[in-house]
Amino acid sequence: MLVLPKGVRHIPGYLDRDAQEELVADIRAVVAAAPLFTPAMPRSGKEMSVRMTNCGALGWVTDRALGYRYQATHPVTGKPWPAIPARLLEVWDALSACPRPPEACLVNFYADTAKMGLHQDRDEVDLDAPIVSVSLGDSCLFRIGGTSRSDRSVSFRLDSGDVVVFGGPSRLAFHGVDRIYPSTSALLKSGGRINLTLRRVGARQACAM
Ligand code: MD6
Ligand code: FE
Repeated sequence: MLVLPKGVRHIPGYLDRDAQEELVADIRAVVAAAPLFTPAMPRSGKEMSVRMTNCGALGWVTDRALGYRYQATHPVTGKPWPAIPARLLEVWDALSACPRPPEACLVNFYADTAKMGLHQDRDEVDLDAPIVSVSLGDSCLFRIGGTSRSDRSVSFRLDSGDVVVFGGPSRLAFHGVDRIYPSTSALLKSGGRINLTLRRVGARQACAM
């Protein structure tokens, strides 16, 4: 049996097919207002293979000049991010054990060959709050280790409708997406995978973990 690191909770099939379809419609509206952009690594300017956008008061962005950061506006349109869909706030309320609402929701879109290298999410101040992650569309192989890059890691498959809650001693665990399994879901008409991560960003607040 696969043992996940402490603080990581994987809830397979948390969202049923109807809820997934409704959420995809919500995300299409977010993308219409805040188009996907291609993020670039700080300094090197190397482009990431995922495309991104955000909803919420703050959005996570990165580019060569200014690096990783949260900001209140879309880097291309300059407009504020659209609101986080109510359906996603419900997922946060049900699973985060954090009484404060998420301030940011990062939307990652993976085409068939996209992946995400091992990283920590550490641009937030409120590390007491977990990150709640929702997967839609094609499945992926997700990897998570410890708080050092060289720690042993485990990988497992995330399918459409799965939710991962990532907090406590694993809030700063290294994790990434090794690969997408193309054509494993019919949810998205043109294929690919969407990952939504709900985050607290600002000042620390107590959360019952
Ligand atoms: C992904 N997820 O599933 C990438 N980060 O596509 C993340 O980078 C992530 O799932 C923080 C917490 C949960 C996550
Ligand atoms: Fe992450």
